[in-house]
Parts: sequence; C-alpha cells; structure tokens
Amino acid sequence: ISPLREHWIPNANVLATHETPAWWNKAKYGIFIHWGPYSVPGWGPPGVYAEWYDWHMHIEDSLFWKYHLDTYGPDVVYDDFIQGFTASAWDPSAWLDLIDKAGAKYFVFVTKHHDGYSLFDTKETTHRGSVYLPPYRDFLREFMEAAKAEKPHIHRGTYYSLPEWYNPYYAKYGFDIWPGGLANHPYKPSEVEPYTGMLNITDYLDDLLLPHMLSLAVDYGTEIMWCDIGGPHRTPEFAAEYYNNAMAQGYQVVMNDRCGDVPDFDTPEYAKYGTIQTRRWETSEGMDPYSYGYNSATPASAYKNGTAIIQNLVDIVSKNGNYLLDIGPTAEGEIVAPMVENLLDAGRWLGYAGQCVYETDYWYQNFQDISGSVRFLTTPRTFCIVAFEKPTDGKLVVDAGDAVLPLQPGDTIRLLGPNNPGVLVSNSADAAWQEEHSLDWKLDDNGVL
Ligand code: FUL
Repeated sequence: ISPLREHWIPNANVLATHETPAWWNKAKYGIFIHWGPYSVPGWGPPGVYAEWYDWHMHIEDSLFWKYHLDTYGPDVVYDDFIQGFTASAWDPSAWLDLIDKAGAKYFVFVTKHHDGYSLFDTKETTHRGSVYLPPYRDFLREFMEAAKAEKPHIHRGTYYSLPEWYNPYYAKYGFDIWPGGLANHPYKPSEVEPYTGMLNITDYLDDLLLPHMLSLAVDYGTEIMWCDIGGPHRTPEFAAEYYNNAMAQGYQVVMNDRCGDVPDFDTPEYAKYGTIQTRRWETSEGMDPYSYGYNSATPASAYKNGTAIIQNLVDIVSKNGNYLLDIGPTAEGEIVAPMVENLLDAGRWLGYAGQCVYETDYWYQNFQDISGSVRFLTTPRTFCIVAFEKPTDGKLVVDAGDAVLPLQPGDTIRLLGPNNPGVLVSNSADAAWQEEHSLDWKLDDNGVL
C-alpha cells in the first residue's frame, strides 16, 4: 500500500481540507443527464419537476394524480413504467459527441434518482435496476467506457440520490418516503415483491448506500460524486476511500454538498448567486424551464436557447461558479431536436469565444453590481469583457463603477465574434487597418472602447 493510498481518513476535519481540483475549476461547463423510468410518462405540470412523477402521483387530487388516472388508469403503478424504459434508440457516442460540440467539459449522469431505480450494477438491489431487469444493460458502464474511449478530455461524473422513496429500509431512518408513507402505495412491506433483491440488507446505509457509492467510485471511476438530498449518510467513510482510490490511480475527484457532509462545492438549483463567491459553486438547472427529467408537455420554444445558455454560463463563471446544464432524454434515449440545436448554438459561440470562459478567473475587483449587461473574466494574460447586448451605435460603454478596468491605450484588443473570429484589433494608432477590417470598435486615447 502506497502512503498516498492512506492519505485520507474518515474524519470530517481532515476531509474538509479536500478542494475542487484544478480541472473542475477550469472546466466551467457540464451537462447533467436525468434519464430513468420517469422519462417514460415524461410529464409534469408547469413548475414541477417531471422526474418527481412517482412522488406526486401519490398525492390525491394533485395534477399528477389526475393525469396518471386519465392517461394510464388506476391499475398502472409507477413500477410498470420500468418496462417502458427501453433505451431502444440510445446511442452513447452521439450523446458524447453532442456534449463535446456543446462545449461542455464534463457530464454528470444520473445513476439512481429518488425512485431507487439504478442504471448501474447494484448487486445489493438487484430487483430495481437496468442490469437485472429488461433491457439488462449497464447504462453507466456503457456510457463511461464510451466516454473514456471516444472523448477522454471530457470528465465523467455521477449523480446519486441518497434517499429512495419506495424503500422501507430508508423509511426506518424516520424519513417520509411517499407522501402518506408506504401504506399509501400499492407495494406494501409485507409483499415480497419488489423487495426480493434486498434480502441481504439490514441497514440502508451500510448495506446499500455505502456499497452503491463505493462502486461508483472504485468500479466505475467517477470523477464527480454528485449526491442528492443528503440526510442519513456514510459520507466520511465514502469520501476517504473515494479520494484515496483516485489518488492511487493518479486522477483527481470532486464531491458536491449534498452527500450530507464534507462538501467541496455548493449547488444552487435553478438559482445563481448575484455576487462573486470565493467558495466554489455550481448552478444546476434544466434546459426545460422547470424540470430535469424529460417533460413532453413543455413546448420546445420554452427551452433555454443558445443565448440564454451562454449568458447564464458567462454570468455564473464571472462569479466563480460552474454551470451544470441538464438535458432530459426520452425513454428511448433520444435528445429531442430543439434541445440539440440550442446546445449546438451555444457550442458555436464557445468555439470562438471559449477562451473567455474556460480556464478563466473572476475579476477580483470589487465590482459587485453585475446586474448590467457586461461581465468580466480574466486569465493571467487577458482581460475579457463579454457584452450581452450588441451596442447599437458601434460603441461599447462599460460602466464598471468605481473599478478601474485593466486596459490602457496601447493595449491590443481582440474582438471575438462569428464574423471576425480572432481578428486582432490594435488600438487607435492604426485607423487605416481598422477600416480595412471593417471593425468599428476600438480603444480611444482615453481608453474607451
Ligand atoms: C433535486 C432533485 O430532487 C431533483 O429531482 C433533481 O435531481 C435535482 C438536481 O436535485 O434535489
């Protein structure tokens, strides 16, 4: 055993010194993938997550409850959707190619949501996952392997829900499972089905949660442990092994703040900070106005378009955050065309202006009022100004409050854009050159762009 292998111990004070690795800080942009049996009904009313179908369908008279009765009738239970989760059109390479062309540098794949259905090999819960039920596929393994082989520059992460709504072993910890508890659900603890796959479980945390999470770390080599909900956990034990294992293998990993303990970064959801945060953070949200899972009721026009994606990304990055943008594929494994188009639009912008996003840092000046339409980003050699609106009169006026922009007459300015990618604009000294390249924007002698 190398000394490195034992560097981390399951002690919260020690684990609290773990930080987000440099690759994560530089990556800025990831794609979140919510895909599971909830993609089969693929429905939710506006403002409610569609991946919560299993929860809301149990609330009498709720919109989900009504929709479920109208659409499927009283005899269909949530678990009946499992057989509809076919992935029949799934092409992992196409997903990865899209993630790459979108300009994202990592993904976070949902390996088990609150419905407890796993998309990886969970030997502890063989009754409820894609490996042990049709279509008998280890989706996570396939995706990780394809990513490693085809897109090695894209980092590989996993979402994992600590709670399982249906699970009586989880309920023993005193938490609500479905609204109204198990009694309100067609499956009762007294029924053998669907618990047959948990015969060796006596404790949810030791016999199910910890082995699942360690498997994601050690067997699947996840680089991002994106837990959800928190609650009862075995996170110090997990984190020590997760970090030691990665160290011994020579890569660096990160863990979010929903594992119940010792977080590396914070995770505002459908929300952003308005000011620079020195502690690392990541906003996650769907392309859908309010769902991570696929919602067939959302009109495509409501998805975030390329401009919205870029403005969110730049805004977040300018305040020291990352952006984890979610797509909800269909049960067949398709990412619907308008989502693809919008992702590619954003990717095109990143293709010529990505140098002002990736590997940048927030501008340290005390410029907190970033509600306006420009954002600032820095690298050791460049200072980027991103304008969200194109100036109508060809002149960009930057109001940086009391802060002094680190630009001076004589600096070289490079205007990045689809029509003049990478064109170098010298400052006012060379008006003829500017004219020739038909660029209106230049620094005047007062340093005004
Ligand atoms: C939340 C979950 O309840 C949502 O369904 C989604 O997975 C989001 C990322 O985290 O807490």
